[in-house]
Amino acid sequence: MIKPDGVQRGLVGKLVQRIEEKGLKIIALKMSLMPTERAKKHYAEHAGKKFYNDLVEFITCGPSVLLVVEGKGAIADIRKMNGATNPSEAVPGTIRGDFGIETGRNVVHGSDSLESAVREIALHFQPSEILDYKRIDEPWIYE
Ligand code: DAT
Ligand code: MG
Repeated sequence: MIKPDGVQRGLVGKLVQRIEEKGLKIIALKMSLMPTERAKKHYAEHAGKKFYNDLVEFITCGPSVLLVVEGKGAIADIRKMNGATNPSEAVPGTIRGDFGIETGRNVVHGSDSLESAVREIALHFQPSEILDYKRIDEPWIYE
């Protein structure tokens, strides 16, 4: 997900480009204003933490861009591309390292496991929004 700060800062194109250039396949993509109830579910693992309310408020404060990305090692690779949760600790070259300073404005979200991905995809997408297709460059990305 490109969070509302990424959208407001005009980074959507650049960030989608990173995913495409990596060779990962975007199989769903949409912009939406996340309803509060869904944001609470999205971040349910953090319920009760001191930053939870701010987090829910932030993620619902403006449009975000939601993507489903497919590819070998996609979950781990997207997390690596996103970088450390705190942008001031994120390595340059990562999205948070290149585009962020504070944890509460860290530009992107990535599912942290297959289990989370399955849960989050079901939370944000209808099955009909997820598309099955081949990228023409796949033989040049996979051996
Ligand atoms: P990540 O987004 O890297 O998976 P997380 O799941 O631990 O990180 O936290 C979810 C989001 O909550 C994170 O992107 C930003 C916010 N957050 C996490 N820890 C925080 C903290 N200590 N203070 C403020 N916001 C925090
Ligand atoms: Mg997380």
